[in-house]
Amino acid sequence: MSNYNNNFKNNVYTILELDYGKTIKEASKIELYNAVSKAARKTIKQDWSLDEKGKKVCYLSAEFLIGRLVYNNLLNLGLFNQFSELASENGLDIRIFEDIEDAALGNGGLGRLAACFLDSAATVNVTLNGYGIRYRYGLFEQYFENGFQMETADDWQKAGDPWSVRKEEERVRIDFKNQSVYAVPYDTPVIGYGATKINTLRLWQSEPLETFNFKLFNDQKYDKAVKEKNDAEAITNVLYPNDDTDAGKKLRLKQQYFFSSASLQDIVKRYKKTYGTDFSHFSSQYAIQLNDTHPVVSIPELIRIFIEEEGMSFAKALRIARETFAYTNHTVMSEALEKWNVNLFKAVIPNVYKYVVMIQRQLVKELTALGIDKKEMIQYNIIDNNLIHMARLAIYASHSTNGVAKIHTEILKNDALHEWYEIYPERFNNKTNGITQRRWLALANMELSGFITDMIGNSWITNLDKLKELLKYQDDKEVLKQFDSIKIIKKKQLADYIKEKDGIDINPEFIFDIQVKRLHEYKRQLLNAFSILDIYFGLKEGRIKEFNKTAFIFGAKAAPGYFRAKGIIKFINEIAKMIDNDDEVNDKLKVVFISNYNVSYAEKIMPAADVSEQISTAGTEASGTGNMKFMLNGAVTLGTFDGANVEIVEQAGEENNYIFGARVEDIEKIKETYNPKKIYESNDRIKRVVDTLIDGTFDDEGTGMFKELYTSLIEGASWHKADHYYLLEDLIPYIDAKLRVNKDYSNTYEFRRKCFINMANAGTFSSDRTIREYAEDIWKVN
Ligand code: DL6
Repeated sequence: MSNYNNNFKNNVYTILELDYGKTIKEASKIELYNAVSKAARKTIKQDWSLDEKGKKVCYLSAEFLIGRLVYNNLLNLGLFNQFSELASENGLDIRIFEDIEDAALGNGGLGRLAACFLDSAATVNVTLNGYGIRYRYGLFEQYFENGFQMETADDWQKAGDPWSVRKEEERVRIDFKNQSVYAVPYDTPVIGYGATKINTLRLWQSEPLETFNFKLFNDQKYDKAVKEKNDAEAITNVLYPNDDTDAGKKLRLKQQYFFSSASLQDIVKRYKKTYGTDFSHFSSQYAIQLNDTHPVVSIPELIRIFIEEEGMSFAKALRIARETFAYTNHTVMSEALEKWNVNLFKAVIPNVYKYVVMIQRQLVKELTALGIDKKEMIQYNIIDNNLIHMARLAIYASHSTNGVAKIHTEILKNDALHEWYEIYPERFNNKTNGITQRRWLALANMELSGFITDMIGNSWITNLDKLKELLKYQDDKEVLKQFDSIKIIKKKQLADYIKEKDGIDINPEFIFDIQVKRLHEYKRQLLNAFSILDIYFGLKEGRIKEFNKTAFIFGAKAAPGYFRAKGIIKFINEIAKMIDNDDEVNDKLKVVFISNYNVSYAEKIMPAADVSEQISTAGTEASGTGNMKFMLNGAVTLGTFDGANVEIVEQAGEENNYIFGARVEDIEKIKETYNPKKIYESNDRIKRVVDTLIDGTFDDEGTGMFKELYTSLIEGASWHKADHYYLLEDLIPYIDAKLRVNKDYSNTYEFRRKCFINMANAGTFSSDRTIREYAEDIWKVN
């Protein structure tokens, strides 16, 4: 750390004066935010760059859900105390920047994982640079109108972007079939805890070769004069919300090629600075991790660059590519395993298609040598039926394919990608996801982190396994009492925040039972809604006699084109309204759907939960990372045997969590004969809650959303069978488990003990551990 560090406060004053001509008292929030960020940036060693010695990992990802940087960077730079002093000396709240900045350059888990990896790699001293897209607008902002989701653009740069530096001179040219643009990099320092290592997040922005066509302007062709600019900017204008609509597919492929090609050109250029055209060291200098299939077009692109620009043979180019690339799979959902229509691909990047064909030919040769016949080969073909299968391309032309939780990797090996596992077993490995404890505990829950540090010291900040030392206090009533009082503080803070953001009152004495994640049928928010309805009817009928007051809190964005997901949001909002208006139950039951769930909201929510809802159909959620954030902040998991839930209970004990429902092997057994209609007709409680979708209990304002949900469960649709996520199968066991949690909550001491044991066993879910495993097994870096 440089000696600028000591002058941090003075630098804030100086920057305010120089940039805005203001004192701190006169400065606006945004001006202060810019000054604090710049003063903090000034403390970073001046020479951070992408040219470090030794092996460098390039993490290619279409999404980096980094959230707010300022507090995280102050913490990692060791400036948080100075900032707190500055705030208190000037009568400011340290939370002053909370509503300013929250870059949502990602959809959910995949993008947030990439952001946690950046923090961890810099902290555990791995040279890892992120490469992605500088979207002008991030994931849409959500609000509700009459319970319906509405969307507006996320203008994340409105307060400036003081953490990034534009590197004009490092721009590269990207050529599509009918368009050429510049990719201009913006570099953001990624500061490891203690600032011993600074990595880079390089995000590319698309810009025209010529900003303004003066000739066309003079000819009074005004629209045409700015057309090139608009067309170029369109490439990085918006982040795609992950849905499976066809709209914009071409633009999405353009985005993928744009950032892949820009990153590879950059990497090759840097390599050549040291080694010239001797590419024999390439794979010992660079490891490239492909975050899902979005950057997989990088493989034929690197081969293209090697052959066309460096004169390499195809065999050598493919060998180096294979040694360099590794692929992470984040889903078994077939709609998310990307396949590109050949004609579309050729219309956008014909020069790259050529190399896909060459890779396909090589695949056929290799498979033939392995004794695989034509018929069997179909399942491996990268180009098949006029489609390019990106996951197949990734597995074939890389040296590693990893899943993101043990159960997920097993499903890849035994089912989803079984044929590949059979021929290349050594390429498959597991890397269970993780989260950074700096953001998700040290910053999000200062009360709990102070309490932990008082007991075991602060080494957990860089070694989360240390939390196990807390286990010796698991029966200490005094410790558990303090732990409980911290939870109450966090619940009050969340209640205040929800009041401020959404105008909804929640009593912090209620149990906080929370489900926050993207809205998707497989995540089964609808199952949660049905269970609440059954509890509601049970309370009214007197079937449920003892019940601890509970607030069921939801947060989720539905992809704008995902009609069914939007129907589920409206349905839950209708339930919330009905319960609020029912004086018989509204003193013990509350449903809240917070709007615009994002990283900043999550930072308030995770510490405040008593119960973490992780209820996806077994075998569908690759890992989940929200489950880990809740656990680390001391909540019990109410969940299925799915994703990382399996490992959570392995660590913290099934007796300290609430696991219910069909397991993967159970679903395998029932799937052929599954008959949800029969379940519905034979169980009055199930029938009653499902019927609320069609019996007029709720109003979807003529949209047909509720009827459509009903049909999807009971009748099915042309493209899927009825209730394909097994809600009705799991509903009763789920409600039973929920009521067990509710009953157990009566014994505060026992309940908090479970929460405490969860927290103390969360060490393995640090992304520091995950990064070390990638570094050792896949990237081969120390
Ligand atoms: O690995 C990060 C995250 C997992 O925790 C989630 O379980 C998984 O659903 C998510 N996958 C995706 C894949 N989407 N696409 N494409 O977001 O990854």
